[in-house]
Amino acid sequence: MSEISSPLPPVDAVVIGAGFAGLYQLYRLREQGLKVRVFDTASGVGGTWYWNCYPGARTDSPSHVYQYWFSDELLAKWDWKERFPAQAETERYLNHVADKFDLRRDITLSTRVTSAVWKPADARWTVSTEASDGKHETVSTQFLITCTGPVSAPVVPPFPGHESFKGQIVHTARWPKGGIDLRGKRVGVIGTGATGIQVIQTIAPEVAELTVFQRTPNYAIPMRNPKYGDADRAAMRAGYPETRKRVWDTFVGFDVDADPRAYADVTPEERRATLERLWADGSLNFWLSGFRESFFDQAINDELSDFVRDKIRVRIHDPKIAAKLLPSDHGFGTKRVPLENGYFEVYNRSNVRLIDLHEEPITTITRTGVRTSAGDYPLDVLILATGFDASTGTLTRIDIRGRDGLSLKEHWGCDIRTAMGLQVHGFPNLFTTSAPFAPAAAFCNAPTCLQQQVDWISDCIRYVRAQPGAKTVEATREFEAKWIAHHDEIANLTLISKTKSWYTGANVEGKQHRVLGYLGVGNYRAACEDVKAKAYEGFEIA
Ligand code: NA7
Repeated sequence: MSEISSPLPPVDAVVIGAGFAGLYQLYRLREQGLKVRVFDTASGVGGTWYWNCYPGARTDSPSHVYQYWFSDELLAKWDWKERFPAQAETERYLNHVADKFDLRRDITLSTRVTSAVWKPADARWTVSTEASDGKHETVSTQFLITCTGPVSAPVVPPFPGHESFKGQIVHTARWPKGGIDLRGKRVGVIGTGATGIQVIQTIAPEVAELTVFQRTPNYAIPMRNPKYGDADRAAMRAGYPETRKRVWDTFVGFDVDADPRAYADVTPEERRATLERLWADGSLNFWLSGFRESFFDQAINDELSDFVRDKIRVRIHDPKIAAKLLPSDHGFGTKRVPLENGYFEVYNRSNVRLIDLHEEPITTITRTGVRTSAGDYPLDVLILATGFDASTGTLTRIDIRGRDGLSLKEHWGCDIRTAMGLQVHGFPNLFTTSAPFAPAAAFCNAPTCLQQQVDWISDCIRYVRAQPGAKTVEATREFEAKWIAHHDEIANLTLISKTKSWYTGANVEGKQHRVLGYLGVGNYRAACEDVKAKAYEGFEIA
């Protein structure tokens, strides 16, 4: 295999990633007449929805807000099959978008971007790639846009003995496209986040034995997932004009927002009725359209957490197992809340056992399974639902070097910095989506925030190209610092900042512990619009 890179014809923009953001970014820039090349490591489009094809994968956002808004025809013609689409349906949707808008001709699949180096002499990036067949290429581009997704860089814990296991070990985000036959097998799952919960509830009935290795129990809301018929879809479509207006201005990019009433103004009976009504909805509305003080006020959050724990407890027959499944180290909603479908009942099954890793930590992976401090658990397949190096991981895994050779990995290794999650000072003409300090990094219905960021980036590029002689745009150090201070001020008011999770970078060893996602989609969008209206104030165009 050749290490010698052949140069491709130069382009105006390179986009990394062909998922929700990347496809739309290509569409927008091409519409503006730019020559664009998209690279993706995967062999198909879809990003997250390409990779995460593990059993039970589906969105926790309802389909009517988990989609593109740019094409009336697409909205009119695409028929969502259920309220919370499974992975295959969302992947099909994204493939349909790629075909319908003839996007594939500018997408190079099975090709990883390995490095991107800023060349000040010609004010362009040199992007290097490596294809799955070993071919190395380079391409020169004026703009570089990362559409790598907030939760795309899998974390595989460094358990000793990993290599010695003679069964199959698989991370959920690298599930083989052809699937794994788990029927009749002894399966272990490490991790009980949103992903682990989906896997566990799906595979429990088909495997011979399921051993769940749980470090931290999670709250979860029962999902109500009706199939849609024509009448449902017609009603949904009738609401699209209103939904499309609304998603940009809510707290997390859904079409619902928090209850406007102050907690103190509501009687305990009314509070209870509100929570019961939201719980029965079977969606994230229980989390996102309840009382907003639960995100800030410990006492109010405690009451909410008690409500959810009571709902969970009654579903588990054995009180000892129930006690292990009830979260006590963090409040409800201070981490990403998953939806579930029969998850807690799984632990009433005779073929399922729950290992509490606080009681018996994993010491090693052996040839035959997992060893904890209490003994050995023989397995045929070990599933790692162990999460992601969120928001920063996909970018620090690429060797990105800005002005004066500044390495993004080293830069963020000391202190994560961005201007609105859209640019990083020191990296001219680099635009990021789902980077830290934007809602898209964590607190957002991803398609809403990604589309908003892509729109802003596309408008900014159009503006720069229209300025006579202008070649570069770069956030100023001052603006970046001001934005981070503003982000921190909001983040630190919340209970989220006090909880260990991927929201705060606490799940990755050595990562700076801080809230990654800006809180408030509507406010963020207003701030972005303000910058744009003031001719990109805070961004130097040279
Ligand atoms: P999460 O939410 O980060 O969950 C990862 C799970 O894996 C969580 O239960 C972790 O326990 C567990 N974990 C991670 N490392 C270890 C080790 N070393 N030992 C034992 N257990 C471990 O990732 P998901 O994939 O579920 O969800 C990510 C997002 O993707 C999700 O929120 C959606 O937005 C889509 P811990 O809680 O750290 O104790």
